[in-house]
Amino acid sequence: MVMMNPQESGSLKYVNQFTKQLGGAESNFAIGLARLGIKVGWISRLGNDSFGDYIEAFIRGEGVDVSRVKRDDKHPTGLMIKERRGLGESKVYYYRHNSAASHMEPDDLDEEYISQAKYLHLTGITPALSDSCREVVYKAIEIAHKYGLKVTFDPNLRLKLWSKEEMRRVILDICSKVDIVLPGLSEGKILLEMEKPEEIIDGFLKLGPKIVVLKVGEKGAIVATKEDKHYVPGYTLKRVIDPIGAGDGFAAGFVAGQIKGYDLIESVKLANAVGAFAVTVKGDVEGLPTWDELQVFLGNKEDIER
Ligand code: KDG
Repeated sequence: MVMMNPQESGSLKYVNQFTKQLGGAESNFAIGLARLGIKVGWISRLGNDSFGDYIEAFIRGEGVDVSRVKRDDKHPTGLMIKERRGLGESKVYYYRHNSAASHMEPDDLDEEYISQAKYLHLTGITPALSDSCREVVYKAIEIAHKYGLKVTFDPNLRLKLWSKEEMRRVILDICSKVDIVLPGLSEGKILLEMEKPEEIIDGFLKLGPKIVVLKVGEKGAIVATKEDKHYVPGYTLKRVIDPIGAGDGFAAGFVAGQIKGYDLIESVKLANAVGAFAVTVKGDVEGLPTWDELQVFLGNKEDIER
């Protein structure tokens, strides 16, 4: 989607200036991986309009393969507008009903293309967009299983897009079909109707995934398998500029670690660090680090500033 980011805080009633940026959990994730030096492709639909041109060029410019993105003549590129509140959380308003992406169909998936990947990453936003998008998600999982890809899934709950009941039913069903689930603590509470992190982790593991990474905000994350649970501390930042997009950065850091052969704990350390970078800049992806920047931050590499 195109994301309109207000220049000032406060009600949109009074805000007059916006910056055009990019939004969308899956494209954020793909850009995050590309910055970390991982080969990645993003599959979606964009309108055959100027916003579609902007998004396609932006994502391609970040080094993500967009060869499987379809341009749709009949439906526009989706749009979202952020509202920054002085007090409380930022809000988002979606103008994506009937968008090009909501018209994705299972036939948009190129099986041969997906079969070449090691990982398939999905979020709980796509199945909320339409019935055909939901079918796309299930078909992608089927293809991934057929070719031995690992499937990572970030529930990314968006109550503005569907009812709580339908959301819980579909998201929990998807969790039962994937290898790695990356929920936030508050998402776990909503999905499983449990309170304690340990219970929530066990609840997810019982559904079937081999690995659960439960994000606990700036406190970090708990990574768990049936055998083990480890808490990996995060980063407390003096100033958080824009928290939206942190979870996508986290997922990108984790998957990059796994692809580079890091163990689970080391992968979560990378994930926490990428998530921290993401919140330091206005916009979902502008703050995401390169591999070298990440290594400097983690103290593994020296940086010469002047
Ligand atoms: O994770 C960040 C996303 O929430 C944001 O970019 C927009 O994908 C988005 C959505 O549907 O909320």
